[in-house]
Amino acid sequence: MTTMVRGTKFAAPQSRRRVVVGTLALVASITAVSGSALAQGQRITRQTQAGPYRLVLQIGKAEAMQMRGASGTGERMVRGRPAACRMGSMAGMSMGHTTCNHHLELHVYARAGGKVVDHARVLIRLVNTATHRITVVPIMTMMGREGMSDLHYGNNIAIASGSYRVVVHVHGISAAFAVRLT
Ligand SMILES: [Cu+2]
Repeated sequence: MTTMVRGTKFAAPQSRRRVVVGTLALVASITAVSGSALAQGQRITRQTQAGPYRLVLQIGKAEAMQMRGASGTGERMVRGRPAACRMGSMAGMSMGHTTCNHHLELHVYARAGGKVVDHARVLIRLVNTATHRITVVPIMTMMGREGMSDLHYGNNIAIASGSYRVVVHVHGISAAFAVRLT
């Protein structure tokens, strides 16, 4: 199952990121020591089990998303709330919106059998461990070109670098992940 969620959509961004190896090598060496966590540059993957669920949290760079049915290579929005931030060049056109700098997604699987859980009631917030500032993620259900196997909950977010506790609730069952965002 782990290999499934590490889908092909990350292949291109990773190879592009090798250009800035200097900075990323340092980040990788810091994050590599945190237990079973897998982190490559700005991409973070954490997983845990909570109640009847296996939860996989992934945080990478902000991603272009498109309406369901539209052609193109971006992730498709299935349902839910739009991001509070704007992508790159669009940010300047909409006053009051910050530029998205991360894409956060939570994959929810049934612990027994591993099936992807659709229509889950999900809440996600990030708590900055230094400032205690809370960022609530507006929940959008999305999927990459892989389709249902990639179905996940989350959104693009604009967030300052730092250490965070990512607190998630799935149908009232909670779990938390420690991450360091750069
Ligand atoms: Cu997504």
